[in-house]
Amino acid sequence: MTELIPAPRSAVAGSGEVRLTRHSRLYADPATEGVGHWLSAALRQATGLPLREGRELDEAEGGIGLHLDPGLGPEEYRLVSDHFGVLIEGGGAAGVFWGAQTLRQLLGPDAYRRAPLDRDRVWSVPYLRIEDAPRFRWRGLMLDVARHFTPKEGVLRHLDLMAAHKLNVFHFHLTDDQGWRIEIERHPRLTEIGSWRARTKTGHRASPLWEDKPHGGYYTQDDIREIVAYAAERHITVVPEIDVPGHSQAAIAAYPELGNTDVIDTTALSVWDTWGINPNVLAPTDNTLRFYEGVFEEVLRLFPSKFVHIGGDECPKDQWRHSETAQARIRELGLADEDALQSWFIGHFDTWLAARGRRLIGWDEILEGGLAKGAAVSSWRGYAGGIAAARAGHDVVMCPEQQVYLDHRQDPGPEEPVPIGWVRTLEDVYRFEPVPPELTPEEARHVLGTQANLWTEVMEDHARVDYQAFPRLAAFAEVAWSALPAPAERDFAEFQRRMTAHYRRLDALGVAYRPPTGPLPWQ
Ligand code: TNX
Repeated sequence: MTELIPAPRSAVAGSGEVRLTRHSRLYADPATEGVGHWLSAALRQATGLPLREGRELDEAEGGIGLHLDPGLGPEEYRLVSDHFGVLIEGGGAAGVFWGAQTLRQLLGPDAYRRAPLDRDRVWSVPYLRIEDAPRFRWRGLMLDVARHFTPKEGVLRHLDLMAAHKLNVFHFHLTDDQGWRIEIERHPRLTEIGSWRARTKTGHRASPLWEDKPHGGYYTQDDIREIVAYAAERHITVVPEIDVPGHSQAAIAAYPELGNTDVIDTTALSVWDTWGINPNVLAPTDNTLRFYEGVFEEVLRLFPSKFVHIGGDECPKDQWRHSETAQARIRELGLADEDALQSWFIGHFDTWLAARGRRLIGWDEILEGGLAKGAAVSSWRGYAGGIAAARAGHDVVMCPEQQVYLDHRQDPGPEEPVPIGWVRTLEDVYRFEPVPPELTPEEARHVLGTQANLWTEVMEDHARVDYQAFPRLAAFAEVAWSALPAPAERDFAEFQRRMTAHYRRLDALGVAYRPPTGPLPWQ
């Protein structure tokens, strides 16, 4: 019971246990029916028990009941296991869903399997009472599907792994220099040309995979709708990212007129086949604005998320410095410099999104040259951007690369398979604090939450993504959900003790995590 990850706010043990049998039923009141379907399907596949839908939880049947309790917060839940059975009550369906995740952990690691190991085994939940609620409302994970494409099935699997860790925002990095991954009906070349690169450096330098080979793939709009619906069933919001005005070479390769045509011959560009910061950025023209308004119109139709991510990171300004078109625009708008031009560009979409009831979020570079009115900030280059934004009254998601960039190596050992240099250990992630002490309580209210980022330059498939993500994502989930003490006072040894049970869950889920003893020879 004390082996839950993330740790609940409070848990009190009783004596006795609820047994789930062939006669056990699952009762969900109408507002929690969706959670009921998810839970019965998940437990049926793992246990083989029928878990028929019942009317009311009663002592004789000892089943599972799901209810709303309007006295609780929307994501808050209470789980009571006693002689009546297991009752999960939440302030909203989301709270009940997070309670259902806790129940799955209480049933033991085999509850995560897709087929029952032993149809005769006894499934039981100890008598207890858990009260729980998240610390942050934005508990995010970003997956970069541009550098290496994750096919739809892999994305759905990712959403399941997020749900198991009570993470609720999936930041979907859909476009970059190295690939455009979302079908846009009015601009078909974005995927016809932009979703493929002829060759790429992939994997670990020392591995045989470090070779030139073609790479590509994209999601159709039906794929996207399926992903968004699958996430919604798991109470996860999908925040799409279309990265502008930098990180856009794939789009320029597809539509050369989007680039700075008076500085370079953009018709000679192809989808980028290497990593780093790319000088080929969008031209700040009306044509570019109209083009991307068209892109965002389709994006808004597919993604109901209030927040839409517009990138804004790592946009070198050299081409704008040399472009007569960009300079004319700076003069015409009376702007101070190229940074202000980027702000103007982002500000255009801030207004455009606000007019459609959405909110813009961007990487912390959007602070340079002035932050657009309604913008929220993903603070990635440390805390500074997030602190400045919160002080100016803007919302912030804390995702500093020094702590929660999971593409960075997790051990200093020479056998570690990832060439990105900085070491972020499991303990480093566990001691990450999303709210910097510099903020006053008033300013700290602007910290919506936190997010771990998975950039995939060095991860060519899901096994590599698993390896980088786990076990550190489990520590991150606890930071995002649980009310932990200050970093120095966190009991890492106790967390590791719970991780022993959690590794068994990850095994049952088929997650290729980094073993605590270090990488296996083939990793
Ligand atoms: C910086 S974080 C980037 C990404 C890279 C990442 C590698 C951010 C907004 N930009 O383009 O993939 O570093 O760690």
